[in-house]
Amino acid sequence: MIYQGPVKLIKERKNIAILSHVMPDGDNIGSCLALYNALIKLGKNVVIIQDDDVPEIYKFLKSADKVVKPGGDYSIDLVIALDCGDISRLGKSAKYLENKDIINIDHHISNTKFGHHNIIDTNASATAELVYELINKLEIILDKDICECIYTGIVTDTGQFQYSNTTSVTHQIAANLINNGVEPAKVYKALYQNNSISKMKLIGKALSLMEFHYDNKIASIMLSKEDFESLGAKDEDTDGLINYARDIKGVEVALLFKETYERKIKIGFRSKDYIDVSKIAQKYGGGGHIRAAGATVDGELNDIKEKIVEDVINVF
Ligand SMILES: [Mn+2]
Repeated sequence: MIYQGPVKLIKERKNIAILSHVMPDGDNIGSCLALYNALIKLGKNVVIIQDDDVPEIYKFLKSADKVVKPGGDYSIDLVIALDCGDISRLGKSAKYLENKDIINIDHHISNTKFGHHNIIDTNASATAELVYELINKLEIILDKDICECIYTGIVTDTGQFQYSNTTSVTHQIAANLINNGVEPAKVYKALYQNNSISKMKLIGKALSLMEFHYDNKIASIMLSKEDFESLGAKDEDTDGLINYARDIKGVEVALLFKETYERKIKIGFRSKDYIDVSKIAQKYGGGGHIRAAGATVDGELNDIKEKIVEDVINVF
């Protein structure tokens, strides 16, 4: 039902922009490229506009080289925002929403429904699941390239099918994707057996700096701008890093504090069983899911860490 309006609109319009959030993850890139490759098959003019570069590990996906930075002038008569809870998460690309018809497709509990059409399903493991449904409703034949993009979105957002967002629907979709040509071993190799040396050195540093709080129920990692500089590490090298803190026996909440090259503090939140970290992230202007959330704030790294750790202790 929620697909009816968007399907009609997509069929009517010719020039479509696809947007997603800053600091792209696998669901962002996988969803954008799946939809791009599908809409191209419908004969649309499509542009994917993203503030940040496509992380290296996702460059094997078809059309990864088509992603452009905000700034250019495009004639656009429809904008589709993917995997993005609110407008500010779009960064500079948000300007392409102005005076446009917007379809907002997402699975974040904190979504503000900023679209004229909103396909929001918090039960979906990944936005890529919703893109899969949309492509089917548009009656576009799924080819191997599109399926690899969707599979990547699902695999990364479910932590390789291990998180509580993984459902029978997730596995059914994954099975269909494999039936349409996806080779799981190929995708896994590209995503998880392809780490940069700087990433491994950053993991080593992060593990050596890990701290524990509140009877070891909270684990935190703090990385300064200098830590990144000394290892030549990039922001994308922290992808998955917070899981090392979460995956420790007895830890319920994991926190990652990163100081960016622009001296902003990015906070990652993860929980294992019962703490709703999306609520804490929202308090700091961020958002996300119950078990995985994030926020970006200004301030001094150590002060912010102490304040957030205190906040987390208060919700136990
Ligand atoms: Mn997602």
